[in-house]
Amino acid sequence: MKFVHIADMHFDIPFTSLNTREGLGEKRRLEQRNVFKKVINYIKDNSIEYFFIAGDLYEHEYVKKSTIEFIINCFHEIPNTKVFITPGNHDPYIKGSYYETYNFGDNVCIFNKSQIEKYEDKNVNIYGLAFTEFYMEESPLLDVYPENNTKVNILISHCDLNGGKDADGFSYNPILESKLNALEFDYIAIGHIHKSNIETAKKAYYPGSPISLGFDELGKHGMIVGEINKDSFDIEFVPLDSREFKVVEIDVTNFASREDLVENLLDINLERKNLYKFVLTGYRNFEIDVRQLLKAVNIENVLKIKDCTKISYDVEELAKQNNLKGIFVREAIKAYNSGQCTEEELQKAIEIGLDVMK
Ligand SMILES: [Mn+2]
Repeated sequence: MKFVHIADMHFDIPFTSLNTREGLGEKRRLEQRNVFKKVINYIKDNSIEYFFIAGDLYEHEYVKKSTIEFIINCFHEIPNTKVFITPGNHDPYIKGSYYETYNFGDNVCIFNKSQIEKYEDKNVNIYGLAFTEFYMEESPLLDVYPENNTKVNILISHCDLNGGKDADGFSYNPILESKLNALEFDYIAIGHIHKSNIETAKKAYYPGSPISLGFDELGKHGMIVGEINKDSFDIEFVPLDSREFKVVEIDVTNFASREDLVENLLDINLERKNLYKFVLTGYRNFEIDVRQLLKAVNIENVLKIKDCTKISYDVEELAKQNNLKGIFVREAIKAYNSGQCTEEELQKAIEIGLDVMK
């Protein structure tokens, strides 16, 4: 049997991190559609029998009806492919959800219970379950045993491999990888983590998000395609996203002025199609205002500049001085010690003050 496996499309996510450049969020949402069309075309061109979507296909909170209709039209284009969807924590199968209210087509099976259900096909049995809330405390994946070993057995689920609770105390179908590996499935199609684990996985595979959603999702993004039979196993990662998010570090220690820095930033060799974040490191000799800097470095695909530099003044040494600078630094430290400002604010205050006294 031949299949395509994707997860974490997150249709209509707001892309707030791209807002620093006007119109880019919308552009990226169109690119989500393009990437999905690429998947559909791959399925057509290669006569793929099964299409697995392991959750977070869309953003329940933000997705537009027109996007749902776009997705359904895509499914209509592949009538000979059986599509299986296991809703995740961003697109749970809940009352009033588009999964419940729209007809996705005869070739689409949407799992709608938080317990494992089985779909029997000629040579393949497909097991799956849905998030029916925005979280899932206990994993139902522990005791699933495929009943028929002459068929190819597939399990699909949105789950958090080796996961625990998030900062707000929620969990998302957490399951130990070793437990999943012990289940007698031929392939376990999972979603939730946006980076593919195809290099290290033994049985439970994350394809990652088909399109990168931001600077915490570096590297290539795409889908897993495969052909599995009872006696053969062949899978491959196919990149889909035409852009990559990239982080470039710049050490500012040797730059004497803001102008120096801007000049150097403008000289960095960038690929037009990629999206960049600059991270400034080292010791700064002048005040850095990242917003101003982003304006000065007016390059369309540089979206963010992050300042991780440290002040180059020797504050302790300055505080000992018997002059205006010394008095100023001692006062600033006093304010910090009495809790009137954060360490970062202290550094900034000293920097600005000393800049004026130069
Ligand atoms: Mn998820």
